[in-house]
Amino acid sequence: MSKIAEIAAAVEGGKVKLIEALVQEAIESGEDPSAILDDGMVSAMGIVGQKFQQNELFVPEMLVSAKTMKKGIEILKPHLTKDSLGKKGKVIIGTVAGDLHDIGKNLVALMLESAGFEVIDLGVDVSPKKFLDTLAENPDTKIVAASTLLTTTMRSLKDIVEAVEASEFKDKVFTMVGGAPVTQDYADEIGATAYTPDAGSAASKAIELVS
Ligand code: B1M
Repeated sequence: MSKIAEIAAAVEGGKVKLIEALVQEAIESGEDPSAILDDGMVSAMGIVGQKFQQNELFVPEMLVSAKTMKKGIEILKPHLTKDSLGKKGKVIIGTVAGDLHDIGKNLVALMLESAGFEVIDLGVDVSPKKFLDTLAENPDTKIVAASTLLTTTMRSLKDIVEAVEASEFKDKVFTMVGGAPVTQDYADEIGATAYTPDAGSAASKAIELVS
């Protein structure tokens, strides 16, 4: 089995104790960090999601897989980021109210940091008010970015975009939205500045917006 296949199997099987060593070994053997992330961990989480949908595994297993992936990302992090010191400006990011999923949001934050942004990460279950209060405390912010994984919480993206649009910062701040159920059509419908399907393209789009 290849190193990347071993990592995928560890994430899928929730092998928390094995993942750090496996990722370390893969890096040392010269595997591309982006391939370790995408072909090893992200795709394995996709399979976990499918199995959950088909009742082949349940929330506790999904949680252990998430924990495994998070540990793996910690080892990978220094190999994905470049030291560019937040020179492109500030981004406020969070997962919307009612939603506790944070792996994708954390990856977007990581890629934005890597692209040279200073990221203020508000975590999960973040209300529109919290986004706005943080914006008021950081009036030099360039982008407000919100993530959601649940169809039931997508509406919160609209609330955040509307809150920014109704604020004194509306002409200075871009809004970016994303997460598995979000689409370009939905982003257009709610008036977000930009939608991107993954973390890599979120970073490229953010650079494009502030350039
Ligand atoms: Co949840 N969960 N979960 N879950 N979970 C999903 C999302 C689900 C699709 C599974 C399924 O049914 N197939 C389903 C949602 C169905 C729906 O709404 N349509 C679901 C459900 C139902 C639930 C619960 C309701 C289950 C329950 O309790 N009965 C519950 C909700 C809790 C809550 O939030 N209130 C729940 C709980 C959990 C755990 C806590 C156990 C755990 C999360 C742990 C954590 O995040 N710390 C969990 C997990 C792990 C998943 C799956 C399996 C994996 C999510 C993940 O991390 N993917 C997921 C199934 C799936 O996605 N296939 C599922 C890997 C990650 C890298 O991808 O987050 O999509 P993703 O991020 C991508 C892109 O979406 C994009 O870039 C990222 C990487 O390139 N992106 C952005 C994300 N944010 C972006 C923002 C941007 C741009 C791009 O701009 C700002």
